[in-house]
Amino acid sequence: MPERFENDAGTITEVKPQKKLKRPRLYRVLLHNDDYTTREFVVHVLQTVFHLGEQDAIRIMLHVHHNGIGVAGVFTREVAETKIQRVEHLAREHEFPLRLTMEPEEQEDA
Ligand code: TYC
Repeated sequence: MPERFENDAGTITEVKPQKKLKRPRLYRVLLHNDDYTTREFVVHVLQTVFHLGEQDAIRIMLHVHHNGIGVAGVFTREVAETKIQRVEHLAREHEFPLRLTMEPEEQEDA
């Protein structure tokens, strides 16, 4: 609802309410295991596209290798989509079937 102000001359000014600044929804980028993509390639992707250090990249790669799935990172929708596209492109170039998906994080209210 607009707020209305009236000055002494009777002029009415309506002020649009500020839109609540909502935090953007965040998405987990999930890395899926397969039998053909090399461990080195997965670590390379995690370091170059997801900017992880070598130790974290190895840890996440091994987690996915052993559990079938793991989180490569959490991003806004556009950033998550772009990273997935970059990895898909790189994987295709190397003829690896590496697969990534994304899912929304549950939104905290307030
Ligand atoms: N399982 C693969 C192998 O043994 C390694 C791998 C890890 C592949 C993680 C994909 O997301 C992945 N070479």
